[in-house]
Amino acid sequence: MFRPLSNPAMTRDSSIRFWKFLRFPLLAGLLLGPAAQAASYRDRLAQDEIIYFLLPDRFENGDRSNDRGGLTGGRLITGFDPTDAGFYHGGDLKGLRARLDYIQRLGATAIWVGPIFRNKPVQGPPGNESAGYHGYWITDFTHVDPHLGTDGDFKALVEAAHARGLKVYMDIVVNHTADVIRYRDCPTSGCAYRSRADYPYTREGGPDGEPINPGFLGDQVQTTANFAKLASPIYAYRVYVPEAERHLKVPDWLNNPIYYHNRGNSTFTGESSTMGDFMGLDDLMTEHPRVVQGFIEIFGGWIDRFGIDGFRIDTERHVNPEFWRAFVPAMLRRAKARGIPNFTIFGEVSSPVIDVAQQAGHTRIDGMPLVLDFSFRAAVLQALAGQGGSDGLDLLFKGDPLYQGGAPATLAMPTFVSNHDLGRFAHFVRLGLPQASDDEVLKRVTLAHAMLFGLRGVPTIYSGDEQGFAGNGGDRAAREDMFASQVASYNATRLVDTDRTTAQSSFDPRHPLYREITTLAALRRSHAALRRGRQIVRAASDKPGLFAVSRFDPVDGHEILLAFNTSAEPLAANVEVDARSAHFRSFAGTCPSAATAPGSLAVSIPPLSYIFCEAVASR
Ligand SMILES: [Ca+2]
Ligand SMILES: [Ca+2]
Ligand SMILES: [Ca+2]
Repeated sequence: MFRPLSNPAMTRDSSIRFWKFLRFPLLAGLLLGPAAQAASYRDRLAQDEIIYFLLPDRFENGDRSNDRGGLTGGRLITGFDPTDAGFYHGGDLKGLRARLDYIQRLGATAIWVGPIFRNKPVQGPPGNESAGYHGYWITDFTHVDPHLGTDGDFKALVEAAHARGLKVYMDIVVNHTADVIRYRDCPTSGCAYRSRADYPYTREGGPDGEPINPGFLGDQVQTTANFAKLASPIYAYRVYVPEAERHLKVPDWLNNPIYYHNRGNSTFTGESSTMGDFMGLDDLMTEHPRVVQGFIEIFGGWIDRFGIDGFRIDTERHVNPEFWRAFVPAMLRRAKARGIPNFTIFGEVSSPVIDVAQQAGHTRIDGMPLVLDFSFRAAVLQALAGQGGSDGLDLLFKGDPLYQGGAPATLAMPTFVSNHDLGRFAHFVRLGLPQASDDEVLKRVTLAHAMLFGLRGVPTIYSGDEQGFAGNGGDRAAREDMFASQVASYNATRLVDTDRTTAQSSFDPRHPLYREITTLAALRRSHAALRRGRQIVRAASDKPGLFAVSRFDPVDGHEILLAFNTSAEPLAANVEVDARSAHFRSFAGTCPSAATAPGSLAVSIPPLSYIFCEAVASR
């Protein structure tokens, strides 16, 4: 769907083609608001979305009768303990459905729902157990976890979202299942990785062991005939499935250890990155044609049954490229056949630092249509959560042509500043600038969201950021409840710009960050340049100060200058603009009304603030 746009002087012919290409329902949706959007959500392109991401267990409790997932007993059986950050808290799909209005009023157009599949309720060594409240420990890939509701609840949620024109993205996992498979020669979960060289497939327990799997040519020969020769899974470890869990996984083929790597824990380096167990979670043999076919059936089934709009793919980088090369086109075909032309797939390629090469590599080698832009988060943190500069953002955007599809493809890439694994933006501001006042933290979080909504990519809001949630770390420390929380550590953490705490329900549309995001979302909706426009960096520095980009309207090519002051001091500077952009109007902050000379705009920006300036034909 991407095509390069000539800017700023687009020819009349290409402009007409572009309008035809847009199609009427989309325009109607953008111009007329939610009612018209409902009719056209299937036509909306991925780059026009604003994503709201949430974990359903932590969002809203709409049904107290399912809090224990239909299980009886203590928390180590049911997984339910609303006072412990590592257990189920009671949120569910009914609760989420009841809060769709809150999400839509914020300006979001798509909801990324954390995994909803049935999980192993509790896992972990004695004394260190926790629950599958996050959804990433799947045992049944074909049904909703009873803690979150029923398949019917999910259907009702998707239908209610679609009736409002909201899309629903499912969070899916193919890298691993829950931790069920055990190794006799390693009774704990801390089993070292055993490589293909040290433990070849064709010998039991090392090169000197008994011959097994005669004729198997290894996992790189990914044919049914070759994998038919892989009959024994005990090349690295002596694997077994505990008797009580022999048929725990659904579909049933997932219970056969032959479909797993069984080489011990990943060290997240070398071959273990794709073949090791993610902290004991059973790592699937995704090279095996049966596994490929099995997951195409499983997730194709969700598309058929529920008509969802996309997948966010967990641990994407830990699965071999050949799997994605088969899976992704199969899902897009399946969706198209179901009447979903713009099915959106984005993979998690996690990185704490700016790493465009790796992210882009997964779009080129795996054929992953989009990846979550972890590098964007790292660059914004560098610019706003310490004493660093905006040169990381410059570096990030210089890498955009590396993606499959080039820079235009990055318009649809989900960007974010907070998430459920690495932690929330406000936490890192407090960490990096311990002397910062509450007001300064608010300004920095606000500025980060202005970047999220103004710069290229699809803004992805992590639930709770709009209520000033800060968390005090990553993982479970950043997974606070939106409904009234009973977790002492959550309730003791100061929120940004409110005296409320997470002990109260947090769906407050008056929160300054909720209002700010609503405003930013409206700007994005009303300016195609922010959704679809080419972007060029105008100013960046290795120190706090001016960061500026221009974006260009995809239809008539007119310019919008976005200028950010990442320093705590007022700023005045000349910024280069297009020589044809003579006059400007402000649509955020205060802009000069005219260029000082052709190609130069003199801007003044208050500390930690931003201005968005749109070129207009005349004053
Ligand atoms: Ca519940
Ligand atoms: Ca395991
Ligand atoms: Ca893997």
